[in-house]
Amino acid sequence: MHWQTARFRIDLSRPRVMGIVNVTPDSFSDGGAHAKVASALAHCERLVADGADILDIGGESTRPGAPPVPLAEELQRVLPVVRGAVSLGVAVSVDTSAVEVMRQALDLGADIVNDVRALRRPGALACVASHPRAGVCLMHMKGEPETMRDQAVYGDVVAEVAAFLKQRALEVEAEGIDRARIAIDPGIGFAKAARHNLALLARQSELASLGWPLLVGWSRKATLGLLTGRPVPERLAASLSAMLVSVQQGARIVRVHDVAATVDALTVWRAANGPADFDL
Ligand code: HH2
Repeated sequence: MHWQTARFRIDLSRPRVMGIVNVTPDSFSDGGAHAKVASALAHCERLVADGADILDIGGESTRPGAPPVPLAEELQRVLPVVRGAVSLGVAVSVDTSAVEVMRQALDLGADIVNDVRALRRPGALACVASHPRAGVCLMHMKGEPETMRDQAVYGDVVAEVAAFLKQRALEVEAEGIDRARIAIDPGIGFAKAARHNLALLARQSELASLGWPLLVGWSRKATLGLLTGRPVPERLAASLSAMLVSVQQGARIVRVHDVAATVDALTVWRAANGPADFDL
């Protein structure tokens, strides 16, 4: 299995690591530390050195209750970082729902559009479709970040998320985006209570078998805080544990803050799953 992106055809025969680069002053986990371009690019370089396969650059916080960011502000935050990141030798993803941000980032050489709204804003699907190869991650969410806490109501959450992702991926394919360009994501923490997130982890194989590579982000999320009683800076062990369970159940790309620790955990996982690759 591969993920076709603008410049890279990413081999998914082993799990791949998407490192998070938040260029937001109000991001829930790193509180604006990378708000300046220079420090964001230094962070990108660090993540690449740590083994990231993809850099995911985002300028709009999507934490529950976050207010929307004006377009001009998002462009100003994201584009200079994308411009620098495309020379680092790994795939660059832009975490946005704004069509103009997608368009300009792709023009600068970004490889992937990661949209928590699954290209549902007017013009988003056409924008990605008009690029010959750009990859796209389609994520499940109900409502908008400002209101999504009220939307965490499901019968069978896994069945509903699977149905949404399948339908959306087929719609996106019907607009001319080749299947090889698409990844799907259950959207851990987006319009979901802890029990929903945990059901999506326990039964994740139902999503992994839909036919598109599965991308999953558990890193530092609130459900891990509820489970362990730990604040955001102390959720590394919980994040790695959820990440490994997710990979064990078929996730092909993991979206994480702590790339070095994730790469180590995945190295151990791979050694257990294919010891012949390791000359020990
Ligand atoms: N989670 C966040 C943002 N973007 N994209 C995908 N595909 N999947 C996710 O699970 C996902 C995402 C939220 O996490 P984070 O980037 O750490 O925080 P913030 O929204 O404050 O930037």
